[in-house]
Amino acid sequence: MLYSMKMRAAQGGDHKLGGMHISGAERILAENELLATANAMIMRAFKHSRGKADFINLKIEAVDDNNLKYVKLLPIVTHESANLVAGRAIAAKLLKQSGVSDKAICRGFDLLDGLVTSMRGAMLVDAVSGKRLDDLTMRGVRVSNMDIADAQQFKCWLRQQNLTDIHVREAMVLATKVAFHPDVVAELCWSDDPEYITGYVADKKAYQRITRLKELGNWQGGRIFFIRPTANLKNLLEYLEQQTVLVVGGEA
Ligand code: WAQ
Ligand code: MG
Repeated sequence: MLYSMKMRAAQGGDHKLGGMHISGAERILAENELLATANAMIMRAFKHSRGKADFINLKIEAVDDNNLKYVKLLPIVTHESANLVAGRAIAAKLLKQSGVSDKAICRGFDLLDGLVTSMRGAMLVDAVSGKRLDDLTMRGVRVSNMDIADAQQFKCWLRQQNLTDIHVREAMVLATKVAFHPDVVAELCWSDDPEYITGYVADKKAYQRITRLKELGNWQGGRIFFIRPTANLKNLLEYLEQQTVLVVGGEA
């Protein structure tokens, strides 16, 4: 039996009552991992660079074993960029190679730079026209119900490449789940954590990190999923939000 554990933390009360988002996390775990992980998630909400949470919601529920999908981890590439401008040029080039139009790329950067407060989820943007397609405003599309299948092994594998930060682990799992869907062309992301300036472009072939996509100390961050103009939004949302995905790979 596997369990899903989800944490969301805010400052100024519950997100639903206007609290500012601090941190969120989720895992899929065996029973004997639940206590230690709950501990780690609570600490994380208290010690986050965005501030100390005063509201933490922790949810544990059993996962339906018959409804698991296994997806192969994307290969990882890191591009060094000297500054934000150089980093964004790399991101634009990678997005174009993935099949996103110049117009949609430009619109994507504008949408992320235009965020005044953090969204909890991602924006869905038409990869050709650049139009935002979800109508979820500041909530966005929250990708959920995914984890790495073998967390210990994945951690070791990343450590061998000097990637010890938890941002990398979580982002690779999310990006792998997202890119697997046939209607997703590519993803553009950078963190809303003020000290974390590495972002990435992911598509069906790779997870490509770019070391500087924003200025240090900036609280703006977010995610854009560029999708095919013909995408069936209902099916896509159902996959991103509900389908349980275990990511396999990341072996030494
Ligand atoms: N589903 C959809 N969007 C999400 C989710 C989710 N589960 N979690 C976060 N977001 C959106 C939301 O708008 C956040 O404001 C934004 O993404 C940034 O989230 O290889 O840490 O968790 O070095 O701050 C990328 C690079 C790190 C990692 C990204 O994002 C690396 C990161 P954060
Ligand atoms: Mg964050």
